[in-house]
Amino acid sequence: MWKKTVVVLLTSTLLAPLTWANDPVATRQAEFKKILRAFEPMGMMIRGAKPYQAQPFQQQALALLNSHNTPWQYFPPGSDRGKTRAKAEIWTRAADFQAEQQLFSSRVKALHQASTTQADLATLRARYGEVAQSCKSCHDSFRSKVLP
Ligand code: ASC
Repeated sequence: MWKKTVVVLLTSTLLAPLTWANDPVATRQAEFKKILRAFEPMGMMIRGAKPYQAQPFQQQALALLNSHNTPWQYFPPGSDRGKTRAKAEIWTRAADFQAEQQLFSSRVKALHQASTTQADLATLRARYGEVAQSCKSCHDSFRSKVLP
């Protein structure tokens, strides 16, 4: 009896990643949410909606650094169908999509770097704005405004 339970538990644990791999749309959306959960609290401080605190800001910048590259592996060709705003341009202009990722990555690193070096708020605001500009630029080219 317990053997059967162990087999079932083990099998479902081992197969879980395969289930994720089979649903790249849901997986990348979850990854983008992680990025947003790091980015938005910094935005509150940048916009003055919350008082600026160096320690939490630095933690959020680190969370962004650790999460910012995870979505891209979940854009296999053909995954622009279903409940997704991913445009076909992601695959037809793959080099441009990759260039957006690289610029985004360098800006995320610069923001994190600034957060660790006691940069003043004006500097953090500038670095944050550059990351936000990358979000917007990529969305403008590669994400449609509405779900199909
Ligand atoms: C955000 C968010 C984006 C970007 C973009 C910047 O906070 O959710 O997609 O910033 O709006 O222009």
